[in-house]
Parts: sequence; C-alpha cells; structure tokens
Amino acid sequence: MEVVFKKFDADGSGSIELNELYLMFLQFGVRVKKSELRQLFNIVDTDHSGALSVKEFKEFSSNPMANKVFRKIITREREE
Ligand SMILES: [Ca+2]
Repeated sequence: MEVVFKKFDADGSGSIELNELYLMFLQFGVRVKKSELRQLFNIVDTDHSGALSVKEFKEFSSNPMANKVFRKIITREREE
C-alpha cells in the first residue's frame, strides 16, 4: 500500500493532494466527476488537512463511507 501511495504522491510531498487523487483515477481509466472526487477526498481526509497522509490513505480501504462513494464512481464508469 505504501508503494502505491508513493507512486501517486507525484510531487513527493509525503501526502496525496486532490489533484493527485484525480490523476490516480485517470491512470486506472476512471474519469471521476470533480464533485464526487471532492466528496471522496473529504471522507478520506479525516483530519481535514487538505491532503491525504499515508495513514489516511491506508484507512481508505477500511472506511465504509469511502468504499460506498468509491464503488458508486467505479460502477457508473462501468455502465457508461
Ligand atoms: Ca489529511
């Protein structure tokens, strides 16, 4: 998971910003709506720092709310 994190921390800042998360979806071939991206980002950014730390990124997968929004994004993409 930390390898994945480093891959998407494009500027090497030690955290993932909103635009880096957007690029992450693009690399997986998912064009996410900005509103949904922001919604997901705000859920995962639990301390509201405006960036995702390694810890927050790891908790992403075990956060039911984040998973729900994530699935919604992925599912719609598949239906189109
Ligand atoms: Ca944060």
